[in-house]
Amino acid sequence: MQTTLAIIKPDAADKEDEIAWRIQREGFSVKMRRRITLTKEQAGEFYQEHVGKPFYAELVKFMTSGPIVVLALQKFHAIEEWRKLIGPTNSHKARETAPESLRALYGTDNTRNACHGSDSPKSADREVLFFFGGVTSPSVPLISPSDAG
Ligand code: RTP
Ligand code: MG
Repeated sequence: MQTTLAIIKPDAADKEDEIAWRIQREGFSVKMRRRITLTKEQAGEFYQEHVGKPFYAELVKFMTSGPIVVLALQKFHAIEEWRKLIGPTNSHKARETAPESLRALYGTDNTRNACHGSDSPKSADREVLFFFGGVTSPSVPLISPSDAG
């Protein structure tokens, strides 16, 4: 069994129920879940690998634009399987090549693309730690009750 870090991004957070059904149907189990709103600092740190890229500022702005749902998903080959289920980064391309993928169904374009998935075991470890951390010292501080959905 493998664990991956999934995010339902701000543009799809209100579709969580539909997406949760799909997650279940595709054989993933949800080990942990948090609904939070990221600060600019947190989003910037989470996407640190993209610092300096032309889309970085837009990405951080998007990821802080509303609540997200963060999930630790478990399945055999979870990392690859989840990336396959969400589809290509660009939602337009997803609609052409993977019409049943989550980005095809819930995303808009190359930035607003509904879901995130860890891209390697190393990323998955880092990202699960980032959001679910040590119980005593989470990287992301516990947030206001308004985010607890
Ligand atoms: P993610 O990390 O969110 O799972 O997406 P990914 O691996 O498929 O794509 P990545 O290259 O890691 O990019 C991270 C996120 O940045 C936004 N993006 N915008 N406008 C653009 O050219 C562009 N390229 C990437 C997307 O939100 C992408 O998911
Ligand atoms: Mg990525």
